[in-house]
Amino acid sequence: MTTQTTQAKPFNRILLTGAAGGLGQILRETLQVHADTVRSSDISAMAPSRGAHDEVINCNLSDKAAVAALVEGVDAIVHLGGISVERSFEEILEANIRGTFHVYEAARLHGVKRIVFASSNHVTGFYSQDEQIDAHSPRRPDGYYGLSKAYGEDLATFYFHRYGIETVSLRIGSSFPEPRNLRMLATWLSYTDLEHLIARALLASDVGHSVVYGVSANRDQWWNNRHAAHLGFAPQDSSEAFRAKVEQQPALAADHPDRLYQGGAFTAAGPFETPTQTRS
Ligand code: NAI
Ligand code: 15L
Repeated sequence: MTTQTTQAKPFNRILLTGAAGGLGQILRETLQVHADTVRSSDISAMAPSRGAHDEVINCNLSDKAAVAALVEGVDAIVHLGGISVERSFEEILEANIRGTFHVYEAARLHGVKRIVFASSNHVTGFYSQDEQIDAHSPRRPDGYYGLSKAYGEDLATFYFHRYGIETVSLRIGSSFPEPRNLRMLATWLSYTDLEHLIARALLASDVGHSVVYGVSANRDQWWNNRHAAHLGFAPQDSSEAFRAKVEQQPALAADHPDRLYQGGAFTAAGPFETPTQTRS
C-alpha cells in the first residue's frame, strides 16, 4: 500500500489586489500554487469564485476600513491594484497613494509579513534609452503615476524598518502577451517570466525591501538587476521572437519620446487640467 502525502503550500492565504486587471487575471490562476486560498480583490467586476479556496471580494483601495477588513486572515499580499497609467494627480492620489498606504496599514494591523508591490519602470522613466541603470540609480519619475510608485517603494522601506514587513518592489517593464512597439522590445516582461518573478518575490528569504526590474532576457537591456541577485530571478524569454513583426510598424520621428526615454510616451502624457479647471 502506498501512502500519499500532500506538500503543504508556503502560504495559507494570499491577497491579490487588482485581480480584474490584465496581470491580475493571469496571477489569480498561478498564485494557487503558493497558497491554500487566493483572495482576489478589485474595484471592478471579477470572474466569480470557483470554490472556498478562490475568494472574491470587491473593494475600493481608497476605503481604509474596507481594506483593513480585506486583509484579515491573510499572510501575504500581491498588490497590483491601482491606476496603471498616467492620470490626473487626484485620481492617482486616491487609488495609488492612499490605496497603497491602506494596504500597508492593514498589513501592519493583521501581522502580514510579506508584500509584493507592483511598482513600475516609470519610477525611473526619465532616463535616456542609451543609459543603463540599476535599482540604486537616483529616481527620475516621469509623471504622477511614476511618483506614486516611488511613494509606494518608500512606504515599503518605512514599513520594513519600522515594522519588519518585507517587500519586493517589482519595477515592471511592459508585461503584455507580446511587445507592442519598438520600445517594448527592451522593456517587455513575458507572462512566464512575470510568474517566475512573483514566485521569487514571495518565496526568497530575507528580502528586507528589495527592488527588482521586471524584464525578460531581451537583447537590449536598460536595467541591471545586480542589486536583486539574492532573489534568484532568472528570466528565460526574450522579445527577439517579436522583433521582425514590431519593426514592420511605421518608423517614429527621432524626437518621439518612445525613442528618447526609457519611460517612452509616459514622459509626455498630460497635463490633465486646463487653466480654467485650476481657477478657484
Ligand atoms: P490594470 O489597469 O489592467 O489593472 C489594475 C487593476 O486595479 C484594475 O483591474 C483596476 O480596476 C484596479 N483598480 C484601480 N483602482 C482601484 C481602486 N481604487 N481600488 C481597487 N482596485 C482598483 O493594470 P495591469 O497591467 O494589470 O498592472 C497591474 C499592476 O502592475 C499595476 O499596479 C500597474 O501599475 C503595474 N504595472 C504593470 C505593468 C504592465 O506592463 N502591465 C508595467 C508596470 C507596472
Ligand atoms: C506601466 O507602468 C503600465 O502600467 C503599463 O500599462 C505599461 O504602459 C508599462 O508601464 C510600460 O512602460 O510599457
